[in-house]
Amino acid sequence: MNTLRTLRFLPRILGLALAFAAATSAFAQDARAGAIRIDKPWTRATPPAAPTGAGYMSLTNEGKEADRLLEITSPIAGRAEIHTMEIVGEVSRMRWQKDGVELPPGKTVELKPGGIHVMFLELTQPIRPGTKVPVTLLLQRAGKVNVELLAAPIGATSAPGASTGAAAHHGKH
Ligand SMILES: [Cu+2]
Repeated sequence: MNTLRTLRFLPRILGLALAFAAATSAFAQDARAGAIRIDKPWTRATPPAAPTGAGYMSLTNEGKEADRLLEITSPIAGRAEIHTMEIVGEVSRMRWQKDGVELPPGKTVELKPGGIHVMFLELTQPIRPGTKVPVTLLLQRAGKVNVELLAAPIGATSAPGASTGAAAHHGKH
């Protein structure tokens, strides 16, 4: 009897699950390479003829050994660099990390506005809001992984569609 009842409600449960999946599909492109989990990959739309763009994501090393994000490439950019940013007085200064960024075991490294970011140089086309920008990450230990960055509107300072609540919820996964 209980089983039958459960079966009867199954379509409804599935429906809810699908609705939930749709609501969170903005980040369905989250990816993994070996022990490295890549969450919330996003970029920002650029004005026409802008020469540069930026990319962000969170990189979690779920393994026991350190890894390193060495390099990023994308068909939309002549080249991409990994930058750190620091505010000195009122001036923000970006520094190219030629050796990449360390991903310590058990830690999450956030690439975000005002901090570490991917800098796309020599853009071959403007980044349009709502599109997905393909990039390839090269990790020292985990190897290569393809990721899609979801493009937020021009000037956005946070991931597209991520209200604080959604971001907090996402963080639990
Ligand atoms: Cu930069």
